[in-house]
Amino acid sequence: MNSFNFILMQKPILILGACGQIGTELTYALREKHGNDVIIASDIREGNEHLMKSGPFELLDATDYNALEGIIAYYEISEVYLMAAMLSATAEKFPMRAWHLNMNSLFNVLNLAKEQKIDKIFWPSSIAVFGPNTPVNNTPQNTIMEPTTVYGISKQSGERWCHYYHKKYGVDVRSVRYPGLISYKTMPGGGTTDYAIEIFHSALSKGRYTCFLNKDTKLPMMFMDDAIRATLQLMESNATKIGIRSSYNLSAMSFTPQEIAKSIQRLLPEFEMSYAPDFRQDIADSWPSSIDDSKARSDWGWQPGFNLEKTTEIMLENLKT
Ligand code: AKB
Repeated sequence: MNSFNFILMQKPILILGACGQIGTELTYALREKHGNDVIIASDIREGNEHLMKSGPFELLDATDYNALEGIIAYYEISEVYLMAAMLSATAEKFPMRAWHLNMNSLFNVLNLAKEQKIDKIFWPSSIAVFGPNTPVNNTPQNTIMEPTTVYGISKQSGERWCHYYHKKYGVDVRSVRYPGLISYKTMPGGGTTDYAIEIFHSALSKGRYTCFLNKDTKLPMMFMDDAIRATLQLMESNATKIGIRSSYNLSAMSFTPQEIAKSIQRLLPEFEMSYAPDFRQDIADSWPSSIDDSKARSDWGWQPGFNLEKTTEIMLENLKT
């Protein structure tokens, strides 16, 4: 054990992709909980000033096994949160790059756990694992999964590998299928559900927004605080409670672009919405409208805390200048 860890109670945790939309807030939440020094943020690029100044940071490519192994050995990392990924819309433009990043980063952490160099992994899956033949309303935990997007195929494959590494090698890997995530601290990058964040920025700066999805495209969504709370709750649960080692359905709310526009108009009556669907419409059309997350609720006590109205109020309050 190096002198860095000798005096620390919490074993160090590494976040891969710490500068992205989820990674940033996860880093803040873990640093708040365990102290700044034991939460090692890493990414292929630097993040915002607050993140960079709040604790240790390493420039790291999650697909580089040797570099990752070196950081894990140096800090004596026990847990890894793998948040680096290429999301649905960008992955359609760069299929092979998406497959390389999304799969090789996962294999790297699974193999490090198999070799007992780390104890526990969090890896996010997504509602993108479902496809056009999946029941669209209240989508069950176990159902038809025939994803038609590059991102969805990578997440579905990833789920099967997580299940396999747990069953075959006893790897403690945990996962949730995130819906679209709404947050104000960091912009999202390359997702189909990104409209639900862009809309708030545009409502405040321009008073209008042109949505790249149709007005009645209903998708599962969640406020970031709920997503972070679910992630930590799952990771802190006793292993005996984790009955699913592929990935848990997770849900909070579902709405259409028209419904979020109405929710904004309640507070900004002048706000105007128009629609110009692009290639992302096809992606959204292949995903469920709502999700049955009863397994997450019964296995480890998941309960969402934010609905559309509350989310709208918080987003507008925090983004206004
Ligand atoms: C995306 O839109 O690609 C992501 C997701 C639902 O996983 N936000």
